[in-house]
Amino acid sequence: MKKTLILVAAAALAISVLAACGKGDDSKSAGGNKHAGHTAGSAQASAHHGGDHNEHDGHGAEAASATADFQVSFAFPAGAAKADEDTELTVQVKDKSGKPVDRYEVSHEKLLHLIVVNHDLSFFNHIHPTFRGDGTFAVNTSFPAGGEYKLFADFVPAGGANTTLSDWVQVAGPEGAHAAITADKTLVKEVDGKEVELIMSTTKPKEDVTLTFNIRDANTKRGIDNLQPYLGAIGHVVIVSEDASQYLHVHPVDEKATGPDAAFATSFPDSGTYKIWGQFQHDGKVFTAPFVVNMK
Ligand SMILES: [Cu+2]
Repeated sequence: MKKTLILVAAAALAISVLAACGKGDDSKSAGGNKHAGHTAGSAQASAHHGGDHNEHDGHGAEAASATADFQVSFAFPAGAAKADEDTELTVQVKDKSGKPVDRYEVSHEKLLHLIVVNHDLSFFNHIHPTFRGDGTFAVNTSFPAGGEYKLFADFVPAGGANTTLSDWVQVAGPEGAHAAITADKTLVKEVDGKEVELIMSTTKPKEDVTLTFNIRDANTKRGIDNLQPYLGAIGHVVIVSEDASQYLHVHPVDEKATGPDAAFATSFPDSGTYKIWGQFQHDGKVFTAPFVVNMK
């Protein structure tokens, strides 16, 4: 019996040359550098998928001008992941010749960021697997229910550009109901005693958009101006399209800001529904504010 679940993500990826999160990039200084983030097409769960295929075809320089070939495999060495159980997840990164990638740039304090969402985006996790050598990272994690989860591995290979590779994995166990994702009527959320309002400069896709999070004390409504750096910046924003095919990791316009406003600049690749998670830190605790928006 095959005990190891291995899903090979083909090297379909897109790298934004405009990514502000690259090493040494300073999004504040470059007036034209407003695409503070990187996008990635979904890798197909097929080893035969061509390495050069780019699902962002048609999105111009933002996605296509710096395509590189890497592949990632996600595995549960102890067997299939089961709902609600701690399980070891490994992430192995290889180059296009199949050689494990062992050298990475530190990006926002980590060698690799792993974002996990479930099929209806109701679940979100942002974790940091530890490098073990041989191109492999490992982390203990758990999934709240059975079903499909999409994993996004976000890293910067040494001397390279921001790279995101993703694939779906299956978790055994009873599945939660699939809730259709619908745009929020109001972009104000209360999380962990904070009231977070999202203000968008536009809801048009393919245009520069600034996402401003205004963070207030939920009781007093007073702006919180002493946010702490989280992974070296005022906050981190991850955006995933409704079908999880599009992924944007957006970094702040001013990393050194401390609130109550945190601004992020990006561009949505297409019209449609997206879920946005803003992550911030206050009083030593990270909180995550989720929003669903419709771009049209
Ligand atoms: Cu991270």
